[in-house]
Amino acid sequence: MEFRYPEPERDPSRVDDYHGNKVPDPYAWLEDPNSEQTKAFVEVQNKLTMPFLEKCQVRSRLKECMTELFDYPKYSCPCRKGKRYFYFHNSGLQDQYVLYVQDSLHGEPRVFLDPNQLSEDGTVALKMMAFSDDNEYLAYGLSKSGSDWVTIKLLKVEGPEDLPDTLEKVKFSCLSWTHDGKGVIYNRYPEQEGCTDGTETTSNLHQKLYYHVLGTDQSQDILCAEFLDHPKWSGGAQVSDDGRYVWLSIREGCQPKNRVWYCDLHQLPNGITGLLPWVKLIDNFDAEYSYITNEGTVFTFRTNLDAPRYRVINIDLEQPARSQWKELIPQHQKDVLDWATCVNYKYLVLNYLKDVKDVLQLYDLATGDFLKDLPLDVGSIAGYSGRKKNTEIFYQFTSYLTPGIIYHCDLTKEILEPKVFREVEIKGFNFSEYQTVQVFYPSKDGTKIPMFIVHKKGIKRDGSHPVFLHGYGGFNHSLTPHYDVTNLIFIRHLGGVLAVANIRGGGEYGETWHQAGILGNKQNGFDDFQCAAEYLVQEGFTRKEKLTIHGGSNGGLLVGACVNQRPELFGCAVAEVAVMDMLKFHKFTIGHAWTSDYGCSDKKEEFDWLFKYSPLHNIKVPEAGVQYPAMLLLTADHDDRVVPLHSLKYIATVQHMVGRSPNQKNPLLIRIDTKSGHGAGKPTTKVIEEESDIIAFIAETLQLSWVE
Ligand code: X97
Repeated sequence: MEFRYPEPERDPSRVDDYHGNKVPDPYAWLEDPNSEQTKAFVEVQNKLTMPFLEKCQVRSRLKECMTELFDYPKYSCPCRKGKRYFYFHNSGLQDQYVLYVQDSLHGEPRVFLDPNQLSEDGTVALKMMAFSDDNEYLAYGLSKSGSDWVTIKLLKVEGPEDLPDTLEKVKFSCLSWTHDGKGVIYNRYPEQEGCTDGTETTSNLHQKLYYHVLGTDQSQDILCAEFLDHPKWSGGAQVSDDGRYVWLSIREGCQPKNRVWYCDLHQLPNGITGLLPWVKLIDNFDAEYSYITNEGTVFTFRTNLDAPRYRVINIDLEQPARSQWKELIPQHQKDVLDWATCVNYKYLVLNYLKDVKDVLQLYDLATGDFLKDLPLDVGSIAGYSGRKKNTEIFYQFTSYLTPGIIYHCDLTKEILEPKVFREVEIKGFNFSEYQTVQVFYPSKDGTKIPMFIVHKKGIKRDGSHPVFLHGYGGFNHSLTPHYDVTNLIFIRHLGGVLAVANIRGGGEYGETWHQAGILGNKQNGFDDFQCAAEYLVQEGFTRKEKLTIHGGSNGGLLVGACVNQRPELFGCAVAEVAVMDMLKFHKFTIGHAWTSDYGCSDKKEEFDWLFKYSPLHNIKVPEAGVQYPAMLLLTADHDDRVVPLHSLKYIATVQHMVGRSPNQKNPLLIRIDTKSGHGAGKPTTKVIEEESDIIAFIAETLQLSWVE
């Protein structure tokens, strides 16, 4: 099939000068989401893409199968709050998880809060929540249509009874009650011009910290912290476990580093009435410190200070000098301390990442001594509950072939023995026919990169299988094994192989691994991904024409960059909510926060890094005999994390430059959803439609046939 792509206006007058380099930006007009021209562009692109997707042979079968396999009951870990337990449950195909309450662990569950009732189409999602210390009140945040904007509401738990309190302009916020139950601390942004519904591209700057007193109007909220000289700073606060201190963690962007300030509430006889008198305990961005708990003035933090794989330290507020800080649990030789929390007053639960697999352990809070392993199969911890005042923990295990097992461990018992609390069963899927292996393949510079490969047992290594290769590679984020219906369908019904490459830039081996794939080293992650593809071909899993690369967000950037660099290496490429314009990303919404991973085109040296790989700026017609892989981009009108203009400008450019070349037979398409955002809180209905479309596109363009 040959495509005739739309030919939208190119504005030759739009040229930017970066340190003497003139860079044309002919589709800059697509940066205005409200212009008639942009709306028309979106419509014409969808009119090209949707009929193509609808005509894909396997689409309806896929959607049917996906609906069937999605339809299993899903549960979160129960969480004890005073005398009650709360947990999330989705009966199968509900758009949003429902919050249930029980009076005892095996008592009758009642619906407590059902976001499905808050919109016709399931596009209102519960994004955050916090119970007051006595569990009488709940503060919770809702978002609409996938936007990062949140509205905080309050309710009385008994009943439950809605309260009139409503807090707007909230985004990337903390949510913490003072222990007197009088109010919550949260973050909000100043009023801005134009709309605030997630369709705008306005930069998010000057976030502030406020205290809202229960029963008052938001206009009365008390300003607790602001950073007038530092518009990009974001300060999230947390009330300490004992209720005495407010902890302020100040971050600039996404780097794993923060300042730590605190306020002793005992010093405020009248409570919070204005800007808090902050004590600047750590007033630089040298390292990251996350509060675990405190015993009096001795505070326990997880930190990467002099420890790229993290360790646990104690800081006594009465002896705050750095030389007085004490190490409680040293850095592990190889494994990364992913998170740590205190439970039953005396224990620390530590989660380590060991070659991309989770390990869960119990330690003694007072001495730092190792106490016990909480054994896990090969996979990840997908959920955990158990705080300082709880005497029990719950944790949920998942992996590529295990939807979820929730374990319960009573910490008051003499012998600590986790028991299976709940195990999800999937009817009609025989997991024993499939297997997961982990390989360590060499990258371009010889670095060994871990990769999970999931497929049917006993497949031939004859290069015949379609491979779905997924990656992310940024922001210290690790891709650990998890259950995914779409992947399983690709494996079972399209004879496919799933490969997940844990490329550099992620957090798989701590801050060193992260640093090795960001800023001036960003190309390492791209090389790692391309080498994964080559490995899968060499090892006989697939051949280039049957290989799909896939990534979302920063992983969409990865896909975009790899397609430009090695168009012949892939048959298909799917980039969801991708960052494509590396010269301008910092100008829109929260984009400025990513300069910690990417750098910024305002600086000459960093412009040079970015200009070399920016997907939008490195599109070229490949040499004779080579074409771009079939490409599907996905974005949505309420994505205010990575604004749609990245994907819109990219598709306009690739269609103009590559799509008109007679060599280019593979389609270059974009799917733009409405009432959808970056991904969090997406209703099940939309997830199924979108994933069916993605797999249908792959099957159609790689000519895969359905196997029952
Ligand atoms: C973000 O863009 C999240 C934006 C909001 N945000 C910060 N700092 C974070 C945060 O600017 O949530 C933070 C997030 C991840 C790691 C470290 C800090 C923060 C601020 C205050 C308190 C706690 C956290 N993210 C990236 C994203 O969505 C990656 C993950 C979060 N991207 C889209 C990156 C490129 C494409």
